[in-house]
Formats: sequence, structure tokens, C-alpha cells
Amino acid sequence: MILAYWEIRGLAHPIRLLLEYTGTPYKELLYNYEKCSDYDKNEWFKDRYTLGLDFPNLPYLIDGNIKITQSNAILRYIGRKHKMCGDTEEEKVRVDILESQAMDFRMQLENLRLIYLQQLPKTLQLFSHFLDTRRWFAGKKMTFVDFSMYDILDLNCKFLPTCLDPFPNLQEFLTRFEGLKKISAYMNSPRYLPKPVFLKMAKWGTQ
Ligand SMILES: N[C@@H](CCC(=O)N[C@@H](CS)C(=O)NCC(=O)O)C(=O)O
Repeated sequence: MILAYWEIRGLAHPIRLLLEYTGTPYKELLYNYEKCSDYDKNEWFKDRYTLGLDFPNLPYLIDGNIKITQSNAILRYIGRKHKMCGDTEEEKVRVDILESQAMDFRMQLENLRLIYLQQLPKTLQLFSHFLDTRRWFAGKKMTFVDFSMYDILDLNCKFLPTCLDPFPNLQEFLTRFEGLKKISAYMNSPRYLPKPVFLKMAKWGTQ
């Protein structure tokens, strides 16, 4: 399996975490983002239309004949292989909701700081309420959306370290996630790529 993305954290972070957690053997192809504004020199722009991707984009995952773009489709593909998409109807619906809700939340993070900060407590309260006393976001078992939620909550803490103070269940979720053996091993490995968070054109998080 090959996972390709810019040499940053970005949208690949939850995918890398899920590949590591599931013990999936994979190779990473890291495109140099320094030259990402230079269409002639950048390796990605050379590869873009030669790989047989239906909708060329980064990240992409190639697993034999299967070629996938869209980060959520990639997460769901790996999740499906490991039965991490919810078991009961209720869990499946929670996964479906959170798959999109987490992406909306991620997009808000790239908004201007002031607007974002005004909305943040309410947004976090909704996620805290949704998690409630559950161990993982869908229920008792981990699903692929926990990886997106971990990433986005962790990014929020980097952005505003006190933001989870009023929400102990979200804090405990982060601690529980980081305490998973495979995850902590990955976080201590040379493969771990926690930053830069975004590409250079993003409004923050490029350091
Ligand atoms: N909705 C897509 C967004 C992908 C996307 O915007 N990729 C950016 C990096 S975060 C990119 O540089 N894509 C390469 C391109 O547009 O050629 C996803 O979730 O995968």
C-alpha cells in the first residue's frame, strides 16, 4: 500500500495514525511542499495525471489495483478492512455524521482566528455532548472517525491550549487515544510527522 501526500501533517495525519494502529504495512511517498507553487519543478504536478487517479489529488492511496483520493474515502477504506465503520445501525449513523462533521470542523480551523475563536466553545460543547460518556465516538469500539476526531481536537489544543479545559470527556478521549500502544509507538518513531500542520499558504500552523 502506498500513501502519498505533501511532506506535512495536513489531511494525511489521521490516515497515517489509522495505518499504524491497524498494523497495515505501507510506504509513504512524501512530495516536497516547498516547491508546491512551482508547477514545472514539483514532483506532484508531474505525477498528477499519470497515476490513473479518477480525481487527482493529495492524499492518495494505492493498494494494488485500488486507487483512492479523498481523505475520508481513504480512511473509510482502511476502516472497512478492519471492521472499524460501526457495527450496529446506531454506531454506523454516528460514524456517518462524524465523518462529515469532523471535516466541517477542520475547515473552520482554517478560518480567520477571531471568528473561529468565537465559535469554538459552542462547537466543542456539541462534540463533548455527542461523545458523552462513551469510550469512543461511535460507542464501545473504535472506528475510523476517532482518528479524524483525535487529529482535529489535538490541532485545536495546539491552537488554543486551554480550549478543552471545560470538556473533561474530550480531554480523556485524547489521553486514551495517545495511550494506545501502537499510537504511542508511532508517535515516538522517526516516521511521525506532527508538523508543519498545513501548507505554507494556510493562515496559521505552518511552523
Ligand atoms: N477533499 C480533499 C481535499 C484534498 C486537498 O485539498 N488536497 C490539497 C492538500 S491538503 C492538495 O494540495 N491537493 C493537490 C492538488 O490539488 O493537486 C480530501 O479530503 O482529500
